[in-house]
Amino acid sequence: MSEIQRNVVLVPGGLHHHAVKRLGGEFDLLTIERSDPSFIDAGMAEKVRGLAVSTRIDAAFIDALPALEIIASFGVGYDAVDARHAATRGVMVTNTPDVLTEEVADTTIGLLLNTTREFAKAENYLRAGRWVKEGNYPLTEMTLRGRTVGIFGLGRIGRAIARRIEAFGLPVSYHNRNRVDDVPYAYHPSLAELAAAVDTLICVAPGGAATEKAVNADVLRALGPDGVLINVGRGTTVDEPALAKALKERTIRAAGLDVFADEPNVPDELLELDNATLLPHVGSASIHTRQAMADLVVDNLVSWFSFDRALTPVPETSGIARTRR
Ligand code: NAP
Ligand code: 8YV
Repeated sequence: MSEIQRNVVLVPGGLHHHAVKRLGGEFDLLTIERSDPSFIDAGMAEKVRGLAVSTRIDAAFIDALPALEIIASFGVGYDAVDARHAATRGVMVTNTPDVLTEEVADTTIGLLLNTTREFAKAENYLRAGRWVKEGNYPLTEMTLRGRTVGIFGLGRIGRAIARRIEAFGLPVSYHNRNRVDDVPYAYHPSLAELAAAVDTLICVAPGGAATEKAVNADVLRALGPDGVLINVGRGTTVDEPALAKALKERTIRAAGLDVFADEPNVPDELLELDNATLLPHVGSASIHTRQAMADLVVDNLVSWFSFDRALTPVPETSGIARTRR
């Protein structure tokens, strides 16, 4: 294909460097500072056929690009992309499932262990010279031994977490909207019932309206005073003020959070708590896995423009066929 015929792909607001490099070899690549319709000029509106994104894409931005065919989003969670609106416009949306599943499950186990066994605090104790001066680090009040684990969102990552929890010798149960047939774990038809049945709740459900503040004061109360909440799904899924109150008043025991409602801003009321273990959204954040995610973003665009087929369409747009614009 000659230079002049190359499809135009726009990257608003930055993207993984490996994806940008590959996109530059495959497409005419344009960049803008952020996904704001005011950054789209008439030339872009006419030419842009693909978006490669790691940022919020709303209906107004999609509507500002009449020639748009596909939005390739970096990450498996695509709550920041208005996929329903894209579907009404016949625009394909893709995400990056599977390639990050095991990494995020590994991170979840690390966060759970850190939350209960205080490894980060213990290392800080050693580095501060306190082992020498004060003796052994205090025994941890919490342990994984004897815990029962509930998974909110037994999908790709939830199952990978469940397999690891099984290997730790702990019972697993779960809540989804739909029962999963091929797993041996107990199903609970509501999140409150799951929380009441376990003392360790791992949230790996997607963000969006359906899960907004689903982990609320009632769910935390049901989890109980020995309760541990781990959230690697989306911050919006947890009512953060209710969680901070429960942690402060010790109506639950501890929380380990990798995701927050307003990233990168973490509420002061969580930062102040010593029974909250906080990570800066690093679930998939290894060089290996982020590169695989970046490749899948580009591979989706290449497949779409070369073979009229997206590799990993999101459910809302899986039935969309390519219409050349
Ligand atoms: P997935 O395979 O689609 O699994 C999602 C699970 O959540 C499904 O089992 C689904 O079952 C359940 N679910 C969805 N909506 C629900 C609702 N309203 N109520 C109850 N259950 C619901 O997705 P995945 O690949 O495992 O990824 C899950 C999420 O992890 C992503 O969406 C993202 O937010 C998060 N994530 C975070 C990181 C990180 O760095 N911390 C990295 C990757 C992913 P039903 O449809 O039967 O309800
Ligand atoms: C990424 C994630 O950190 O895949 C997801 O849903 O949350 C993470 O893997 C994020 O998407 C990158 O912006």
